[in-house]
Amino acid sequence: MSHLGYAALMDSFQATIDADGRIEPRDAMPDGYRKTLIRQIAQHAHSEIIGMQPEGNWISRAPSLRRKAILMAKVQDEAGHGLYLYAAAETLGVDRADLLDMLHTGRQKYSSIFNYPTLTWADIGAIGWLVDGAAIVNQVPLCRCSYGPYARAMVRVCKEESFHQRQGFEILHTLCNGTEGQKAMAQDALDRWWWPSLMMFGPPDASSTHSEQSMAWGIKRHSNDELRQRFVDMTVPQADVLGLRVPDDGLVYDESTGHYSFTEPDYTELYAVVKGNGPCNEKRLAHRVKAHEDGAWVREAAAAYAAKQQEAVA
Ligand code: BYC
Repeated sequence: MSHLGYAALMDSFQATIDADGRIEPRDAMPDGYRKTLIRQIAQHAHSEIIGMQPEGNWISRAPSLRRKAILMAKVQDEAGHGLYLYAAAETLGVDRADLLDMLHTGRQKYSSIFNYPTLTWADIGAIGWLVDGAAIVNQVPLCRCSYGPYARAMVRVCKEESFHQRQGFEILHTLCNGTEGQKAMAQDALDRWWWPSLMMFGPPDASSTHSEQSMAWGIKRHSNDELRQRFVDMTVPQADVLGLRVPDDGLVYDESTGHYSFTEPDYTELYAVVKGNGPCNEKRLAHRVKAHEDGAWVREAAAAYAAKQQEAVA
């Protein structure tokens, strides 16, 4: 390709971004755009499948058959989200096996939130309400991401996350209207999950390395702090409905702005967890690697079957 040809292709990319259009897999794109998307989509996909673990931990201990069926469906949805996202990443020219290898060897990350333990049944409610709630706030704008396959995957993911958020709220609503002990269990879950949920949105804007460029490319539509604020504004009134107390003494509603002022989470904890030093990092990764190794025979059988089908056609 001539140098001039490359410049014209980049102009065409920029024109599409400026017009708020969609970049599709066949379109030319700067290397940095492709790399940023691979990083973010892979991290997102890894989060979905690692996110199955803390909830999967409670499938065998759900308090009723109905709760068990709902939780199984939710955990299965997360596997589906991983599938859409790995497929979206593959449209950028990477191989899913390589992405999984990067996850297993610690070269790619997944969301910090899944490195915390689920200690009680109320934690399953808190994950649905807070973690899926944060995911919705973060992901609804991604439905307008400039990269077509990621944006389209997000539409379906967000519909399912919305069901997940309600099921979590409903678990807590039931506990909060139960015995004193059940309500205390719900409060304890909120106390432990509040700060890690705020950290899901990433470091504050001033320390966010990728935000500016990602926003200029239309990958991210809002900054980390904007989305964190949106989450707090949405969630605090819901805590009031539950009769639970958000564990932040600095939380104040500001009439003049229509927003809550709140205490920032301890970002040194976020950095420590992202570096691998959270309470469950080792356990989560070891479990994932084992599941992958245990599933080798399924991949081999599928490949052998596909080869046989090819032979039959030839
Ligand atoms: N955890 O420059 P920044 C779900 C990293 S799945 C870990 O602001 P960016 C669900 C960041 O990668 C939830 N790492 O980055 C599933 C970067 O490091 P590198 C997952 C974090 O990308 C199952 C560095 O810190 N959702 O909801 O512009 C059940 C600097 O950050 C975190 C997504 O993945 C973190 N919390 O913004 C239930 C959504 N925060 O790569 C629920 C898509 C930051 O330079 N992702 N880092 O080494 C995004 O929207 C963005 O990637 C983020 C970070 C807002 C997370």
